[in-house]
Amino acid sequence: MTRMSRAAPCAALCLALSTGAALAHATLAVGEARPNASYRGVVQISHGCDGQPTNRVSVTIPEGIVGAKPMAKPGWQIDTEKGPYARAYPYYHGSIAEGVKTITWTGNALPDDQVDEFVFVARVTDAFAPGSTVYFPIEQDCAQGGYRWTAIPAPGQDAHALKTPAPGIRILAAAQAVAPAASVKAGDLTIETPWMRATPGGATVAGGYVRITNTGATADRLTGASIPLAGSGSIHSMTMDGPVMKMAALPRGLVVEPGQTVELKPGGLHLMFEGLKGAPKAGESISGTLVFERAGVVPVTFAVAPIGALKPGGGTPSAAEGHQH
Ligand SMILES: [Cu+2]
Repeated sequence: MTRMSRAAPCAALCLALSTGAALAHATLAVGEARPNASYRGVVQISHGCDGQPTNRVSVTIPEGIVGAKPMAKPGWQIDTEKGPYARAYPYYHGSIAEGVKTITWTGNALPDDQVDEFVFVARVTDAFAPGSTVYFPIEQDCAQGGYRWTAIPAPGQDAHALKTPAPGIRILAAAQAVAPAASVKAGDLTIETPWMRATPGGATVAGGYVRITNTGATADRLTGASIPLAGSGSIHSMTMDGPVMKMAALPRGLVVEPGQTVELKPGGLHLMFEGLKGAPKAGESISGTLVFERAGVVPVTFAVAPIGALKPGGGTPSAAEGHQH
């Protein structure tokens, strides 16, 4: 009896809406995201199926959204399906080539007259043009029947024309760049744009990057680096071991041959600061040193770019980053 009286207005409303602008009943609470930043996906389910409770919600993570992880949800069983991405994406200190592609919540019942949120966290890569929309198809099932919020508008089509549209998020431009620190001359070496990435709270390591050109006639060797925030600094290489990026310390440092420019950058050679006593923050300048066999100890200033930035000042800060370095 009470169920009937609740269901009736919804049925009438849904019918009215299906003739015009469709109102999506599975939506994403946060409709925007930036490239190279984390995204908190909050799937909102605002009603069941013709009065029946919702027993299952499933979201498909689109290509280009990586590192997806569901938030624990008491009372619900959460299953994830993993698989390879179409390509490897830069991911914090390395790269990522596979991960969660669907997240499914089951084993509970969300009454028709209640709303609930199903939450995941993921990272938006730079695979999308600013201004474009990325769609997250959602399935919603009840004991009998359900909805497929999976329709994606064709180019030029109005999403409102779709009866069961997939919720989408709009990709914004990447955050504003931080000005890179000036270059430094030390003997025959030119040291350009020393920078590092901000780290999430609790991180114990941070990557540092710099470009070094040897304009002289003798090779030099970068043997170490320091910042006051870190217990130690060393030089690391990155190599692919199958689909997995691995890094290792270069025990003898990095040789810069005469005439050579060596670039330390995300995904490749880098400075590894370990034993962090604090978190470098985006926009800060951190004084430190580079240590060379011939040029000696060279003071430099590292410009701190946002968490996960791929170049000096690139990317965007975000509070909900996972722990990677
Ligand atoms: Cu490293």
